Amino acid sequence: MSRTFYVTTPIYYVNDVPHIGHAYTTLAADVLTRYKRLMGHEVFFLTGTDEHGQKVEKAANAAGETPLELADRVMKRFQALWEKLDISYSDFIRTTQERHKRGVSHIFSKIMEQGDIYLGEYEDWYCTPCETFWTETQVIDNKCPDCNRPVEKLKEESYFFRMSKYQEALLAHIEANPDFIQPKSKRNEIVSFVKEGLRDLSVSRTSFTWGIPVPGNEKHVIYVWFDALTNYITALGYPDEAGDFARFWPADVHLIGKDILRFHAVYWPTFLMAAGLPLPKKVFAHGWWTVEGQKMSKSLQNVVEPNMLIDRYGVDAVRYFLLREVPFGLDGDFSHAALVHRINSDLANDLGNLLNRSTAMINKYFDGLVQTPEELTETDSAYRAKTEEMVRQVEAFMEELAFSKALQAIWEVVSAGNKYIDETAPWTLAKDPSQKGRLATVMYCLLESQRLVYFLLSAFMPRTAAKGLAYLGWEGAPAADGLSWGMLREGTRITKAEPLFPRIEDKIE
Ligand code: ME8
Repeated sequence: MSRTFYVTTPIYYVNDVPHIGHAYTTLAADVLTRYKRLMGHEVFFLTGTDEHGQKVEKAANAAGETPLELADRVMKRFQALWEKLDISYSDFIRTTQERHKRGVSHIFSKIMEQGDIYLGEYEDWYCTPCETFWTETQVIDNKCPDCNRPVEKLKEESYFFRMSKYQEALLAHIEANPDFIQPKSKRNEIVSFVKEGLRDLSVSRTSFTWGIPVPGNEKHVIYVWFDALTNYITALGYPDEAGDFARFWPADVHLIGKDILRFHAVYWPTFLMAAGLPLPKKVFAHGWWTVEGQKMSKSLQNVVEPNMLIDRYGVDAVRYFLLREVPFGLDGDFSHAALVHRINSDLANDLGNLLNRSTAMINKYFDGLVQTPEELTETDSAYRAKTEEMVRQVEAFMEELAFSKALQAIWEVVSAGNKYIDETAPWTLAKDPSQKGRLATVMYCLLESQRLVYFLLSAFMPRTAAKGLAYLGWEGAPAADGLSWGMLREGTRITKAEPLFPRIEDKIE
């Protein structure tokens, strides 16, 4: 029986077009998904778009469209980018879909019926760009404490969620589940925030209409974050608690950016508690990308457009760079120079060269046919042991979502391969007919080690892995049962590889 795994990305607002930040979260979810699938899990990978709320309504008005026209147009751009980035999602949810609206109405009614949503009056501040409510004491000079943009005073009838009631239960949950909020520094921030005291949360609005109506009181629309967070269960068929919901809920991990941690680590768990549903196992907040040292913003015109990057450098180079350059959980800086450096040194030089050298030599010395190895020497065994250690390390690092460490572990074996060639000097062995068996063994070790490298790389760089494995004569998709040493068979035909990643020589502006 296969184990299930459920991973989600945020659902992205349709008032903005996709940029490198959105691509980052979605890519991380994809790599985790592909790795878990490789290891034999049945994975449900959810992404989608957040299409309701005042922000989207305003953007649509400004564009002279209806909100749904805007959403239809922009969600296609997200889907097109995910296709181009080789994102293997299982489902794409839109909050304007019937299945979602039905689930949101249901959970709202359920919480209302049991007394944790009540009608009151709201008089405080609202930040539309963040879709967030603030109190008098939280706003600073009429500005949002999160994004520093102007807030507006709201006084309206509103439904409130009794969030205060769940303060202690949430703290106890965080305490009892040290891995619930990651990374650790972020967990501490949330604990302090909750300890300061949770107020009841306004969960409806009357001043605009683009949203899901409050059941039984259509003057109100449901607060966009209440609506959006619920996507993680409506996509599984909730309120139907059989089927996918039973199979995949609670989520194994919600991947998000640090900007929206409070919604996922405070609001969402308390909504679920009130609805009597299990909480997600983990919420992981990654850091933010700046661009060439600056905050990415439309006004600075420095928004990095993933389509352009992929056209210029290739999809796998972009996938590699984003996850290798910055430890997941920390902030990072994007620069073209850093990307070109990674391509030239890690991909062209280390990875590509190793494959070229090895496949060229086996063609030269053995007509491209894998030979059965003799007994391994100490050097061979050390190389083999390092390769086997890589498989275990990657497993441990992926468990922690330490993508860059997993890639580092793989690259240690790539470097070891290049060093192994220098040490064993196959060209010298080839000159001595009595060393034929020894030469065959060296070739075997080189190719078998790389087979395992490409197996693991299939999660990160699916196209490169497929190419690498094709050169290595491996038929079929990589799978967990092929992750041990010694499966490359005698007689397998190895093709001389073309460079996987040509060096980039051009000067980058
Ligand atoms: O917040 N660096 O949607 P959103 C890294 N609809 N990641 C970044 C980034 C950057 N510079 N900029 C954005 C929303 N992101 C809500 C979510 S979920 C129920 C509702 C990524 O379109 C990061 O994952 O503003 C962040 O959390 C997300 O985009 C915000 O996307």
